[in-house]
Amino acid sequence: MKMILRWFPFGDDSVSLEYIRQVPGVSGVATCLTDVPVGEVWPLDRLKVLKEEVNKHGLEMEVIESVNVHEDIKKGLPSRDRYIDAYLQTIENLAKVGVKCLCYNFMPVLDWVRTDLAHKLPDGSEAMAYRHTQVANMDPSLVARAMRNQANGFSLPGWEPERLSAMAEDIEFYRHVSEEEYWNNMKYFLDAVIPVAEACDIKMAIHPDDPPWSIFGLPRVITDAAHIRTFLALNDSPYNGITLCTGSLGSDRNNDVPAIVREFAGKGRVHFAHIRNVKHLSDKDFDETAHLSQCGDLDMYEIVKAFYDAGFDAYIRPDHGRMIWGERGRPGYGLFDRAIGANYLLGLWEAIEKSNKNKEGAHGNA
Ligand code: DNO
Repeated sequence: MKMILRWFPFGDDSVSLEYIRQVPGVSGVATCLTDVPVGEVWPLDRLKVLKEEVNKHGLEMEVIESVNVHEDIKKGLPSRDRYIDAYLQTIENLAKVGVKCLCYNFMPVLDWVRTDLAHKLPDGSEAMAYRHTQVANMDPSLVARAMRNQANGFSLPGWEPERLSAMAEDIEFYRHVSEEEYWNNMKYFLDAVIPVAEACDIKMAIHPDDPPWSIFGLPRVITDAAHIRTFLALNDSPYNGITLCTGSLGSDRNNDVPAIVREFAGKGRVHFAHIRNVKHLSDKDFDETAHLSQCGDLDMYEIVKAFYDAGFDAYIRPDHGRMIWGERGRPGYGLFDRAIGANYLLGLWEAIEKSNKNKEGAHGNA
């Protein structure tokens, strides 16, 4: 298992690689070229510069989060082939700089959605929060504007300006797309991409929909174990896998996250894990919290143990963190709480690993 942190290059992060390097146990970063418009090829020369920068700080760049999928691919438009070709070339370029895992999502129109990016928790820290009735009663463009206004001047991952400008039109378009058609569009994408990912030895890791239920009437695909099974069966290659985000899946109280980890990590189809905790306030309202089990409704010990027992040997990052100790940065991506989260998760891992080895030793001696 490799513990990594997400990092945004070219000055678009309040956290430096120097600081990330000082977080014990962190071996690399998940990063991206945020300024390449969705649908264009990521240039090899820029990837080389990025890799050099990361490596210079003693860190690895084996994970990219994300190469976003052009809306025309998700809509199944004839122009999708052009954008899929660009995606394939990007994968080839990523392979040339040693990338091993590519996180992406297939959410229509919007990436993740929250109603408050600086919600005050009882201890005075700030975390992201989601209130469903607020989303249900709000114009999508207002939700988007509210998110941007709370981003402390940083770009929000997955909320590219070009995506926002076409939002109303795109939402209208999807009113006429059935879930079945949407799944077919996804299969079309996978069947083109997975063979190339295989040849390039890059594991594709789709991120769950966040939140894992429909908003603004849009189709949802990666929301629970049943849908993940359907997704993995669309293309059976081990290179077609998931990013298991405990917080996204765990926002739905019906999802048994440790069981989901056991099932899919056990089959070698989890290539990346985002681990964070959430506190359920109702079926569709939640606050993000500190990573510890006692701070939210997810049992982190059970989750980490499920990864360990499944022989998980891929990448983990502590997902989102709170803003603490007066830090200001991109919501969810400050340094302090993610550093604490990473070391909490590493601590759980070490304890589980050692107790397992002790048990094996005891059996060996018996
Ligand atoms: C939010 C992130 C997502 C994720 C994408 C993957 O903080 O978890 O933006 O990176 O959905 O494509």
